[in-house]
Amino acid sequence: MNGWPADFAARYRASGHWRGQTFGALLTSLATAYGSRIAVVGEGRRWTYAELDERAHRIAAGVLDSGIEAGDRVVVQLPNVPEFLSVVFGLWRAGVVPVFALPAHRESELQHFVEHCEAVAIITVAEHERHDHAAMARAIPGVRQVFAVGEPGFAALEAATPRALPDPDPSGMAFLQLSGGSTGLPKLIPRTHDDYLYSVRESARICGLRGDSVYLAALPVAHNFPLSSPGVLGALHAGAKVVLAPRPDAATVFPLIEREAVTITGVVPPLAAAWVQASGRHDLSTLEVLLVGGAKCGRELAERIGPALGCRLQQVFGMAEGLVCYTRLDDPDELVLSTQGRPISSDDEIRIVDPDDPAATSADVVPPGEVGALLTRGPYTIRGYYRADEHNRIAFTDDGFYRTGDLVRRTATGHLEVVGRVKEQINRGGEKIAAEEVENHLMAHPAVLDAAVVAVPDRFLGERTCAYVVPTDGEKPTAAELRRFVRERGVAAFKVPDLVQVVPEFPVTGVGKTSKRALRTALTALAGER
Ligand code: OOB
Repeated sequence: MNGWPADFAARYRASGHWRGQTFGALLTSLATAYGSRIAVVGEGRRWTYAELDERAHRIAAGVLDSGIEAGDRVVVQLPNVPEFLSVVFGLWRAGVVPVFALPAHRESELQHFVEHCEAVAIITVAEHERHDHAAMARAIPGVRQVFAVGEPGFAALEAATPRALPDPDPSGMAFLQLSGGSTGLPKLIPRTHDDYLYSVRESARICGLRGDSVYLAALPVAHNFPLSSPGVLGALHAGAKVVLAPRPDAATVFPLIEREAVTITGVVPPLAAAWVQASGRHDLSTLEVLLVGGAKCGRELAERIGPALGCRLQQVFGMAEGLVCYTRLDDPDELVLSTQGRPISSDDEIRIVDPDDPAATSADVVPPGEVGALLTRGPYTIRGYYRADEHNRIAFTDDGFYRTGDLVRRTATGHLEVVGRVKEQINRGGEKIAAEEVENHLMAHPAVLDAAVVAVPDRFLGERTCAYVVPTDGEKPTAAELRRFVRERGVAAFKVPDLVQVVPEFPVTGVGKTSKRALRTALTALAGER
């Protein structure tokens, strides 16, 4: 069972997009084909395909032995360590549904994920970047078990005796991915084996992955971009080698590229800019392709990538909800520099509609070449968020198109240029922040009457967050105090407002709503005065 109507599902099967293969079965066939090849390198360890396969079999058995059942949800919060792969493939084999948290998430987010999908366990690391993840996971109410890499409980999972298990339904929910969110807390995105494997397979092909490719995951691997665009899964699909970088900075990554002869990797624009700055000290001559996406890669940066890093730029515009667009490796330079690519599939349906009408349907398309709000539907784009009926009525059209919230223009070649956004989200160098989520945290402060969070243009990150706050009658809270307050509520550090402005009142629109547009204008004026 999944959210696609039967006629669409039948069509996607008939065209060979959905092949009825699970990720567990994929790993089995990879281990048969490439058993002795290196599958993954990370944390000083190198596992072959056969070894990864065996570890995943053990973890599948261990998880079931611990009392977790097929169909249960388990939050996975792992950094870039090889165990990410053995755990996720193990859960897939057991029919257990991983929920992909990012290492940056803290109590507030974890608790929300656990509550929302009634997760029974958390699989994490003992410690990462000086944060005690195991203790944090154990403090989340409702979680029956916590397994932390580096602790005996996890070692027991890895020591279980493998056994034959029934293959889960390929059209059923394989995992829950997180949305960047634009209203309140992050939504959960149900992806199936069928639909996700299709996007992985096509991404590997479009990005030119081969058996002798070496893919480096620089970004946190649980995110959709390094996971599947083409990501570690695309690399494994091609029988290539995956290298996991513990951190994405040039000082960490460049020596790894040199040592492991990395051919392809993917980054967000601010990282690409930092890598361009740092180039010259290492031999990066093996690097063939650098994917840049997650946020808009400006023309100026796009032009510097090839010359500085000696590789081909491939732009990628994707979303955890589904649709992924790539510039193609044989596209003319002009398209690669100026667009964010075209969809993976000829069955990806694109509608560009009236941007001023939030309820615009898939019929309200703007003339060709004009800017509009992007709607999409297709063989790997979800038809609804997990357990979110009310929100789904707004986020999807009646005929099943997802309202991406992005403003785009389409070229005659079918490539999309992302020019802005209509959703209330801040894109902080690829990290997505729902304004409302941060506003709610601020409003929990006793001295805050109202809060409005907006994006401020930033030279390095593209955007940063500014929180405007109207205080109650009592004492005026300071910016530092409010930032500390948000951090102490246990949210990911990237969501703590970069700037806080305490103001007597908010500008309002004609109907009396807080005018975020006016706040943004005021901020830009403020920046101009400095
Ligand atoms: C990727 O996925 P998410 O779910 O973190 O964020 C999706 C949103 C898009 O709706 C868009 O607003 C923005 O991120 N975005 C871009 C972009 N790529 C993503 N905006 C402008 N230019 C781009 N190239 O971010 C994601 C998922 C798979 C592959 C790559 C990125």
